[in-house]
Amino acid sequence: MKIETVTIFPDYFAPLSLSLLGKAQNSGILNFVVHDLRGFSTNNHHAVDDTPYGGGAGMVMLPEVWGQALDPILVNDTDLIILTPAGKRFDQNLAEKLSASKHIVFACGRYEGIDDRVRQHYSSDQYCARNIRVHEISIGDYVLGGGEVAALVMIEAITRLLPGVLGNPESLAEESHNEDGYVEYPNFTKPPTWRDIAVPEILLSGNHAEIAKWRAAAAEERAEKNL
Ligand code: JAH
Repeated sequence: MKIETVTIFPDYFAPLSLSLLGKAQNSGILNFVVHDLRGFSTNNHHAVDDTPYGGGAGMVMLPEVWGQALDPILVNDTDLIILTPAGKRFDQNLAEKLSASKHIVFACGRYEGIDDRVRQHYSSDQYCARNIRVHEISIGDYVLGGGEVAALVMIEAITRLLPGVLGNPESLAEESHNEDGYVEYPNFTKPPTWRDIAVPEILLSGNHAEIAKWRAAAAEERAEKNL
C-alpha cells in the first residue's frame, strides 16, 4: 500500500518511520511519501491561504495550490481523504475498507480548511471514471489545528490491519473482540493481588464457560457506565 500526505507541516509525519511502521516500510509492505504543500505555491510569499469570500473569521486554503499538489499524485485507483471536522466519522469499519486500498492520499488542511472546490473538482465524473474516490472524514467531534494528527490516527488504524504489519496476527482474528475490534471487558494480569485489590476469583478458576459469562456481564456494566 502506498500512503501519501500533503501538508504544510511535513515534520508531523516523522513518527511513521518509527517502530512497526518503519519496519513495514523497510520490508516493502508500505510506502509513505510526504509532500510539502508550500512547495506548490506560485505566490511571491509562498502563501497557501487567503481571506474567505462572504467574510468571516480566519483564512481558507487556496484551491490552485492544492490542485498543483494533487494533480500529479492522483493516479488511477486512489482514495483521497480530506480531513475535516465536518466529515463522515472514521470508525473500524472504514479502517477495514481502506485497508483494501492500494493508494491513499491524505489532504491535511490548516486554518479554516480547504476551498470546497477542491473536493468538488476531484469528486467529478472525470475522476470517478479513473477510480479516484474522495472522502471527507472526521475522527471525532472536536476541532484540531489541522488534519495532520487526524491523518496519523487513520494511518495507524488502517496499516495495523495489513498482513505483516501487526506483530501478532492472531490478535486480529481473536474471539471476544466487538464489531469495532477491541475487548470490552476489564483485563487483569499478574500479580493476583496488587495494592490490596484482588483479581476476580473466577478469572483464576480455569472455568472457561463461567469466565465468558463474567466477562459478558462486566462488559455490559462498563458499557452502561459509559453512556
Ligand atoms: C482543523 C483543517 N475530526 C478531527 C479533525 C480533523 C481535521 C480538523 N479538525 C479536526 C481540521 C482545521 C483545519 C482540518
